[in-house]
Amino acid sequence: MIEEKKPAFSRSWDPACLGKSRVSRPSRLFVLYSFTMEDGKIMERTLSIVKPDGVARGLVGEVIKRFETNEMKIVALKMIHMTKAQAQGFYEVHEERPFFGSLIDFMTSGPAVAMVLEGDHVIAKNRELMGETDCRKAAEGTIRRDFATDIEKNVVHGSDSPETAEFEISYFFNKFEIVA
Ligand code: RTP
Ligand code: MG
Repeated sequence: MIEEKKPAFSRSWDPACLGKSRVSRPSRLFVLYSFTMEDGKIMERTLSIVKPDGVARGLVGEVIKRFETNEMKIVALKMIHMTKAQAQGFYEVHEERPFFGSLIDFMTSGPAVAMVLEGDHVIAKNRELMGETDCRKAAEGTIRRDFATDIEKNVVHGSDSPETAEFEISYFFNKFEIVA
């Protein structure tokens, strides 16, 4: 029997495979999450996560306020509590890094809030608002500088490129959950 091969994206956050196996990055892009407007704006979507430390410390509202006051529109939002397999798949690019095990323990330690943000250059804008990974190096006024407690427990995640955003958004949200 020939097994039908589904595109990688359909496997990414399919409830049928939650917690059962690692997920894979797509081998090619299926949908573009970035387009140029007539006025020259580059409208993009990006994935933001308020990590378990941010949720536990009651920082969800503060993070959302920063998005909303910076013209970053929330077009999807949900609470998540990742299993080890889900977190390992999400941070697959860091699999070989020495901090991988600790990062997975942290990301599965409690509930988090996943969001899709939409706006002009929103991928870079979000990274700017977040600040550098290591809060000691993050610029004044950034989320990580203001709230992170160390290089790992740094309150927020943000996609770092259009390709990453596409993978990460589809990891947590299907098209019916994104309300434009
Ligand atoms: P993120 O992916 O969560 O938005 O963070 P990032 O791009 O700023 O940093 P990245 O290099 O992608 O690292 C992912 C997350 O791993 C933890 N980390 N720990 N102990 C360490 O040296 C270390 N380095 C990174 C952080 O939680 C970081 O955000
Ligand atoms: Mg990263």
